[in-house]
Amino acid sequence: MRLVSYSSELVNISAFWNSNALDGSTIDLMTIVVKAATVNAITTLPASPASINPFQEAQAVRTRTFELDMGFSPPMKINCVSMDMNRIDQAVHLDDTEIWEITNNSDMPQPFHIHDIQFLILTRDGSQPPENESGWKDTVLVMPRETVRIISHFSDFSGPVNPYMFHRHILEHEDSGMMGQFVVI
Ligand SMILES: [Cu+2]
Repeated sequence: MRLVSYSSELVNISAFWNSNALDGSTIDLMTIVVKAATVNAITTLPASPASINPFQEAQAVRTRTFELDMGFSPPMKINCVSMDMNRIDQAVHLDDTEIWEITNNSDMPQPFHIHDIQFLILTRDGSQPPENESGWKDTVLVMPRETVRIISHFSDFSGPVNPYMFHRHILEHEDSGMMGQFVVI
């Protein structure tokens, strides 16, 4: 059995990204070799998936804004600055619930990733996210010119010494500075 991506859509996603050699091609992803059946240890599935106890917006004590930019000097930045190991960008209070508002000012989709916590997506440009985005996330794709609001609770693993990171989850761009640090204190 083969898992194949037919006519892969790796289209131009920005003015800066002109072509992708794999666009339109058919790519073998995986070969599955089925052998004789084994004893299945799982006999029953739960009747319904685990429920989520969502945070209420009213619980949030603070809203932080994150502006993602691509350009020049420095090329990759969050809130106008590039990553600096010697700078703590945000200090979150332990046990607080916060809303983080992430705006993508660039022409490329930006996967925004936060260490330490998992979060729920509240809105995309003011609208409720689709069903498949109603669960716990550690990364959210913020489309060009879009603002995404997420909510989370910072309940543990606190300390002033070891910061966590938030960053754009594309290696070249986080390497170029689209990252920041926060502590939970
Ligand atoms: Cu990371």
